[in-house]
Amino acid sequence: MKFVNEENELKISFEAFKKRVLEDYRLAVLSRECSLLGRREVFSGKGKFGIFGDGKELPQLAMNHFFQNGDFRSGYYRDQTLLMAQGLLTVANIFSALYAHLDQSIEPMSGGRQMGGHFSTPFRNDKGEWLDLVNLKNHSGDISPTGSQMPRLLGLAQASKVYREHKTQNSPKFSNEGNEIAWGTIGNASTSEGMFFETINAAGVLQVPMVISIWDDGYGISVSNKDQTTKESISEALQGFQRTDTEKGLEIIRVKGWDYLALIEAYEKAATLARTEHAPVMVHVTELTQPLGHSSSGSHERYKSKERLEWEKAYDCNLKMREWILKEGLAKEAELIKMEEAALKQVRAAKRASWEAYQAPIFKQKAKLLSYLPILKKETYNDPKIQLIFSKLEQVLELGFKDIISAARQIKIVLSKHPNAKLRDFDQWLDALTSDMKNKVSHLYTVSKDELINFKAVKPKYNKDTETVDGRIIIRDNFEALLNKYDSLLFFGEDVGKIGDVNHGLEGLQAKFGELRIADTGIREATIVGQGIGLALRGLRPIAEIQYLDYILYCIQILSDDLATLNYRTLGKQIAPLIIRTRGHRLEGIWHSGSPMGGMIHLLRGIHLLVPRNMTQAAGFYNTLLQIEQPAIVVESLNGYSVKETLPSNLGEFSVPLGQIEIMRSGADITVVSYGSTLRIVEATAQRLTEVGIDIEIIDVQTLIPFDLKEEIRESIAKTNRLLIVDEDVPGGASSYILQQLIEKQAAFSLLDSAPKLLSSKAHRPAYGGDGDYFSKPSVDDVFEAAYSIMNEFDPSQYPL
Ligand SMILES: Cc1ncc(C[n+]2csc(CCOP(=O)(O)OP(=O)(O)O)c2C)c(N)n1
Repeated sequence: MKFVNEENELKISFEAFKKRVLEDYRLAVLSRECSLLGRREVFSGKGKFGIFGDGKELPQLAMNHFFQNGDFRSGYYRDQTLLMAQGLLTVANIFSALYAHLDQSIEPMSGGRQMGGHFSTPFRNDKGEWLDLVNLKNHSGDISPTGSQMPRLLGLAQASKVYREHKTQNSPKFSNEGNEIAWGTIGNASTSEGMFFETINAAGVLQVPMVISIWDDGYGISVSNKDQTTKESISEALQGFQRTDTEKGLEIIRVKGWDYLALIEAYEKAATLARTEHAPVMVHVTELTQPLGHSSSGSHERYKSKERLEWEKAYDCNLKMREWILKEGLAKEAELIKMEEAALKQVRAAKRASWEAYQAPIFKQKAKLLSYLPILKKETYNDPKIQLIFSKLEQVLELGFKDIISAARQIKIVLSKHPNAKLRDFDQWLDALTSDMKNKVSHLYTVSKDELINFKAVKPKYNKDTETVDGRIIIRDNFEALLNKYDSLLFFGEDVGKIGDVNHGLEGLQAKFGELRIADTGIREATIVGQGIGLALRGLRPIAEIQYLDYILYCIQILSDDLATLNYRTLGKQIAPLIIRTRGHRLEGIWHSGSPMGGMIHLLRGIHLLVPRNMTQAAGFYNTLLQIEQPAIVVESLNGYSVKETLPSNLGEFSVPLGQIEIMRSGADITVVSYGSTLRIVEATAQRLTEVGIDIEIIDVQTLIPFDLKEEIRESIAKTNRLLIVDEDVPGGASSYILQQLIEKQAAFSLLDSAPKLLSSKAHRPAYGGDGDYFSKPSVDDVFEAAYSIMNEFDPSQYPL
């Protein structure tokens, strides 16, 4: 038997072996008791939902012996035993998460934002500075959508490969010569997801140190492997990926989940292969059980046969380990019973303490509210509604802050009928508590509005003899400057390497900077994004390319569920400053001219959305983003690469701030707000409008998220009193978002003398060709007529129709 000890020596004494086995058994029992009592807490109404790691304890304990400092995990809600074994999750943490304790120091996994069972460890401190990840066991933040942990896993593993082959100034801070393994875990049923297959294929191509474990308990909630997986076995189905002596691929290992010794051997083999050879490995752990069923939502007796339930009882991995320990004489039964009783006692005590810790601050606030009762009665002349509110509060069974604040808000309404009531202290207390609570569940971004406003942008400089070049040259030469400036910068995507992207914005750069930094990928948008998230989580600065904006739909799920929520769900302890480069808006045809900006705005809050009108602005955004460490999507204008622009001399240096508009033309009559490709159309219309006496002010919003942080569009509307919003999204898309921002946030309604007008594309996809485009997307004629009709409404005699 081999275990890795602290010095990485592979052999240990029998006594040490026995000690470890018994410690593993203790952890298995402790973890199981957490699952059992946790489930009961949900049934007693103290937790809303419970999902636990019961039945998956043993493989995690075996894996733990080979999980070294510097390694990463991208897993899912069954992995509590692994984190407990690593000292990263206490029993109290489990219960605090179940109660949704909003205090991060008590519920460190997500500060009560996620359901229990979703784990993470900090990668950064409170100031946003990196922790010493090479000396920590790192768990990237779990998410609930099944299979979504896979794309990120690819990037976490690829970072080791990058660091082994490409030394950056910061390499030692992030990697020990690329020795780190990315450990993935996934349920058997979730392997049916496309992202799983995409990841497996990409890992085989890239040859990255990934060990992916499949916890196979035969079911995905109620649906068995028969209806989930070809041949009812994912490792059978994937045999073609098995590496051979001559061909690279994946090493596939199959092992029974109740066989402790076999598990140790399997993980030892997997870890050695991955760490030394950077070979991806799949460990298919079969014959696992789910003693409590899938989650607290229902019982598994509904869908498992009697025979299956009996088999699960007999093959429970903890029970099998116990039998094995006794058979091998590693401990006496009395010793095990003592251990089991101690575990139960420990869990019960921690559970009680966690509940008390959760309730104490709530009851403190309730007492505070109660302390106002006498004065409330006095100031409202004993209004019976006050007593009624307090009586109802007394009846609440599982009290939360929300109940106290809700009572106080109702009291405020009663107080509004008594304008002379003096209750400043009550108001201050309620405001402070409300803002404290809101603060606990907010913070979508790590960067503040003030920081963005105060960003010191550098203007592009132009030499006297400056050339005018195709826009794509500015993008390309700026990228070259950035690659020289940032040694951790990497580009990858479809056709990005050899040909330097389909529009040649990276032309010739692979030859200069190598295949690792400018890499072609397969056609696999979800894992291109996942690669980017994982690489960014490990200190690299990826720019992942999605070839056309229309194909962002293939990865919008992972952008939305993973990247956009990362900072929020880990309370800023993990951020991935991934930059997505893509190109969209106007070109030709249904799938090469998309501008689904509204969809993106709504699904991707948490990621900045930048819509440069030309390549100089786009380059400026890349330069900014590399300085501010924020996740962002940059949508370059597809029809802008061959438009001539003046080449700046300070490439890689000039920058465009986020959330700041640019007034491209000042005018007196109508504020025309737009972004991206439609700006060229609006500009082209301005002259025609002047000819009929209409003077438009053109505003480029530049970034949709964040939106006009200084609220400068309001100033323009205050001057013109008229508003036209132009874009090429569907009606009710981004143009409606812009209007909402102006009406709600900038209070522009009272400034308008005419109804605001929104000019967008048609609701159907744009038809191919010039005529198709003309009748699908806004044209100069449409902009002209929209602006003219606004003026007609204002003064029909001067602007007759
Ligand atoms: C994309 C998505 N679809 C459906 C669900 C609902 N769901 C949660 S867990 C689960 C079953 C997962 O089974 P498996 O992968 O075998 O993992 P297990 O829970 O058995 O460990 C389902 C369908 C989800 N969370 N995400």
